[in-house]
Amino acid sequence: MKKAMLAMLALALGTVPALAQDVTIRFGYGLNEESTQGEGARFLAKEIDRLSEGRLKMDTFGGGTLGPDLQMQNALIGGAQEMMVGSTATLVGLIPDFGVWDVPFLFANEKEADHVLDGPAGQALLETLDAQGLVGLVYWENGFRNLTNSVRPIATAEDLAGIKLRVMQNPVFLDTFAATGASPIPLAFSELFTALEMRTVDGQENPVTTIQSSRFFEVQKYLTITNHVYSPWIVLASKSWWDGLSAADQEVIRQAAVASRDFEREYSRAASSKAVEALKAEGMEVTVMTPEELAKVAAMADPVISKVTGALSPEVWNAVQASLAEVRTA
Ligand code: TK8
Repeated sequence: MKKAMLAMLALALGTVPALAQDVTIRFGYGLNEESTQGEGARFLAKEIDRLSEGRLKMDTFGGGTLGPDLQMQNALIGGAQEMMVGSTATLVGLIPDFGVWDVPFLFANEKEADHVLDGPAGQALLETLDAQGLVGLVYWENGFRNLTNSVRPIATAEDLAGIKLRVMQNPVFLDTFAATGASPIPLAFSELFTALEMRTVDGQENPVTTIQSSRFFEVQKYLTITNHVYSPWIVLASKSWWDGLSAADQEVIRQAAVASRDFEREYSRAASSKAVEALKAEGMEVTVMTPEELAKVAAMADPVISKVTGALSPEVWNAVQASLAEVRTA
């Protein structure tokens, strides 16, 4: 009754009062709705609804409909969009230290990734986003990246030579693949399927879950399991929007984000374990790169790795190393 009167008053005055019920969050992501990102996004929306008892409403927009990662990051900074999930790799333009997650072969398995990302090293990096107009909430799993192409099976380090390979808009990826003799081409994810289809590029690298959900098997014949780097995703909020929320609402979103992180990682791992067989069934030819060949790739990338790690803030690199040492001896 009271609300109805308020609404009528607002109408009469030509203003709309900022009732708590009015908070709608636009949450964007780049992969399609069938992806692990889509699953995570729907989970997060439900959790926010549940924990806020309907006060906060989150609408999810998949398939890059709100723009590719870089564009959404800027929309968040400018306050034109509230939340997103995307790669940490495209944050390096804002905060070079985020490049630490792009160092090839940094994590050997998911356990190491979880430990470092959720521990002090990963959390300290999230906090550096504040000064750039973003709030870093949690890391989701994108996953260990593998290689696909339409030219030939890639089994050895030498096989990479001359392959036009789409990479993320990130200097570490660009330099690493250039060092292997491939021809890396940076491109937004939203343009990737068409680029592969039109053969503007020969190949790309992404986790098997993404290769499956994005239907790259329709335009790529060869899959090589390399696990050359673990990519996290990061759930972000617009700082200018966030600062206007009540402490209670911020807490709801934080809690929901943590729950979504655990859900999404579990979902992603289950999906990942089935993806290679599914991709074979779709007609992809799968090659597993041997540890010897991977060591050769790592050796080719070594000068890049040294350059990248040398350019990081020492406290960031040391914190990551300390956290890795912890989990490796645990
Ligand atoms: C989706 C991207 C994607 C990433 C890429 O927006 O660009 O290759 O792996 O997950 O963030």
